[in-house]
Amino acid sequence: MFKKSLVAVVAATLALTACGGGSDAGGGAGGGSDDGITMGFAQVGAESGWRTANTKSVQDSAKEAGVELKFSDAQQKQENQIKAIRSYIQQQVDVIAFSPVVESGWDTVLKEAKDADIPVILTDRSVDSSDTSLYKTFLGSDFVEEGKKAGDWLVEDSASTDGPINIVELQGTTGAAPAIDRKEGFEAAIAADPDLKIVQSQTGDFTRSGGKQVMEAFLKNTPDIDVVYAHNDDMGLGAIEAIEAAGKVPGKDIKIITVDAVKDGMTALSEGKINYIVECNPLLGDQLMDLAEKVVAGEEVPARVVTEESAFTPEQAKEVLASREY
Ligand code: GZL
Repeated sequence: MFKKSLVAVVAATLALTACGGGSDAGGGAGGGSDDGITMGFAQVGAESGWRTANTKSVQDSAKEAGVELKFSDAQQKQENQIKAIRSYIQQQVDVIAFSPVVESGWDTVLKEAKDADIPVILTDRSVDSSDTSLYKTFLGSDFVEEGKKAGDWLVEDSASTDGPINIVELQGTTGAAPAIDRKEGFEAAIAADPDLKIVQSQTGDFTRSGGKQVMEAFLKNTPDIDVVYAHNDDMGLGAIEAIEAAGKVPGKDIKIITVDAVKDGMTALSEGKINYIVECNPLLGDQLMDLAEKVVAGEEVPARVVTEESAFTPEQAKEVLASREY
């Protein structure tokens, strides 16, 4: 490790000398732009409308804050995120931020960042490591609360309906914090009504094509589906395609509840094809840059920063659609 980091420091110094750029970076790392910090950001991928909005928010906020951003897209593969984090350590960035595609398997690479004296910020999703010294803070939504909001709405909406209500669930990426927690929150909420039953549950990997394929299978093998609970809008939109292809009316024959509230989801909601959307705010860029600057300066930051978010009915979607930022 010492030899590698010595080589890295020499290489970085030569590079800085060659381009004449760079400043005397603090925080035990190098490579900061003249007056700002350098951040290595390892993004999950580009799997959904939410992710696209999140990436834009991070990139726009970095530019505005004068943060030099090194950005990578892991195409939803953990090994690619780990590679990117190792590359940022080699480059001696001032701070590393990432959204862990899954909860587990991060301790080794996060220890390498800690040993290199590079602070890490978790954004959007968290890790299940018991060693919370491996990261400075976690900025993101409360996914259990999002699942609870979805379940609470269904309990209220079905209160006047007699008999069993069959729910099929389109789960997010297997092992991802939002998939695990949205399932947990939803199940806890619907436990209040014994008529509400999840009869099928399978991952659609947070993608529109995944949601469509799984919904096609559900429609073939599950009679009497009453409700779809999709962990994100994109899978819900894929389910709508499958439901319409099966000659049924989404939002009426089969009710749909999703999470995110991105533009395409809110449009379907305003048209009555989706019945309820729980918002998950992707616009984390400004808060992330503020936290990063504080962390690099050695200032204390809260261990957990929960993002503000709402939920929408079709009527509410019609009112806000034109003014939505994403
Ligand atoms: C949630 C985020 C999820 C979104 C999906 O914070 O991690 O990943 O709900 C996205 O749309 O793919």
